[in-house]
Amino acid sequence: MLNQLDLRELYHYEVNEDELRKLSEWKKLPTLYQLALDELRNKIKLIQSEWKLINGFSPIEHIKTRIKEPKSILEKLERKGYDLTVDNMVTNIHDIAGMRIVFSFAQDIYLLLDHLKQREDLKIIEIKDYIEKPKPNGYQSLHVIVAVPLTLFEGQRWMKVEIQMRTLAMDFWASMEHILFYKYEKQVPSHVVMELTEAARAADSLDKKMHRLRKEIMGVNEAALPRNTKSNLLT
Ligand code: 0O2
Repeated sequence: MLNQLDLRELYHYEVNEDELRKLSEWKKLPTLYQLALDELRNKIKLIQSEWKLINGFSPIEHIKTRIKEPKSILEKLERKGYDLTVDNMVTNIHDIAGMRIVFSFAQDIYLLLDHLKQREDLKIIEIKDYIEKPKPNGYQSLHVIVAVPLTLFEGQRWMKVEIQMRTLAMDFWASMEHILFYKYEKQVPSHVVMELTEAARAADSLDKKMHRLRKEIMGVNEAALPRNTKSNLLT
């Protein structure tokens, strides 16, 4: 590999065009993923502002973004059985750029999903609904892989971003579980696994209770938006 060469050896190194192309691609990628996250964040912020303008409040509590650490990318490639190449990374790792959107109520997650599906400036690549069908440990979240277009000197380039959408309760549980056990290499005692799954159920019933309360207090059924707002935002 070019980047492992002793500098003195560079004098005798025959430049391999393909390696150079890959090296320059590798150097560019973090910036491209960051730009895709910036673009997506702007789109979501705009939706959030419009929603707030019309409805008086925003159903989105907060948005976080991150670029996956190189070490985690390599571990994930290995875990999935791929060779450690730039092409495999770009094609098979969908969450190098990640955005988490945390909502007050679960129903609003699906409202945003419907809206994203209709936009022409995004492509939905995959949807994994762990809210409808939680993981065995109780993990809940809606994962949407989208492609975000970047207009560059070299032309248009679509970059993948994984959006994780969840409620405050789901986020609280997932953050705790991530700190405590996710990727924990040793065997987790079975009573701990059970307690954690129970905690996930508690988070789920909290969400359901809040939904019932909202329905009662605000007379809101499936969505936080009044009808006219829906037609503005979701078409
Ligand atoms: P990290 O460190 O959070 O980035 P795919 O990404 O779709 O190709 P994968 O990994 O099987 O393949 O997809 P999945 O199951 O949708 O999980 C992707 C991400 O969701 C994970 O990324 C976690 O961020 C989160 N996640 C999934 N399952 C759990 C869980 O049980 N607990 C918690 N706390 N988070 C979970 P990474 O790369 O695995 O980890």
